[in-house]
Amino acid sequence: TERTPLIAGNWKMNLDHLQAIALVQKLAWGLSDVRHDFSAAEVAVFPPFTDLRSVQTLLAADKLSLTLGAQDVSPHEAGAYTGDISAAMLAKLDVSYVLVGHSERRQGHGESDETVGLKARAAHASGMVPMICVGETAADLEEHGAAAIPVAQLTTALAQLPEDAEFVVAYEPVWAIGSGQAATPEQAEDVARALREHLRDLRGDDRAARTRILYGGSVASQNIAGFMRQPNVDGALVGGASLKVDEFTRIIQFQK
Ligand code: G2H
Repeated sequence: TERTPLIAGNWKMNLDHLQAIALVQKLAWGLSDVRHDFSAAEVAVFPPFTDLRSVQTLLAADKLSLTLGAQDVSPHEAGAYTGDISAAMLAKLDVSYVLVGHSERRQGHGESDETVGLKARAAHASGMVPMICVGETAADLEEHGAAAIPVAQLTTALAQLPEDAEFVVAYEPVWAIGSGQAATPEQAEDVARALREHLRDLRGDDRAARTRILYGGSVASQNIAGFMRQPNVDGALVGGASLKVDEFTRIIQFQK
């Protein structure tokens, strides 16, 4: 089974809607200059909620092939949840992917593996694809090795998601996030392989073979090629480097 590589830019809490439009416009021009083939590598951006409407409008008006993602979603359908954003609201803005369980949400907002699963379920129920983030801390790594915690996080989250649901997995070792110290390609491959093997047990061979597993954590143009050469790594979730248009464009051009 061929898995289309996916390069995803997680902007985190950066850029107002005017800066967002400027970045997406420049990115689109840059990718058109290098004649990027979107069927060879899909490109997605994950702006803050307040930028989604502006970016959606630009993508539609200019018929751009970038895919839109959101950084979080409420597990609830609607109602008295002040400050939260529902899956239906995101789907209306042409959002295709929703990050769930980013370590910054797990750590800063106390999200459990089960909550992450309920968020993934809500995204799926509204027709979007959840991107389930998993990863071990430095202490986990020392105590349990690299794969045990990510595998456990994914298992608990998937328990909430219908059998036939499509999802993406993002493996992000917490010690590698925003630290400039990425995992090695071999470390990423080892955990990606363990996650895929586990997916075979949980969801069967076909879903395991079709599910994209991304690496995230200090991805840059200097290290992307090494990750993309790994058989079980199908793309990258890029934070800091996705805010720099030239750098992100070079990352997207990882084959070259
Ligand atoms: C990990 C990653 C994107 P960065 O959080 O989700 O961020 O590339 O800045 O380490």
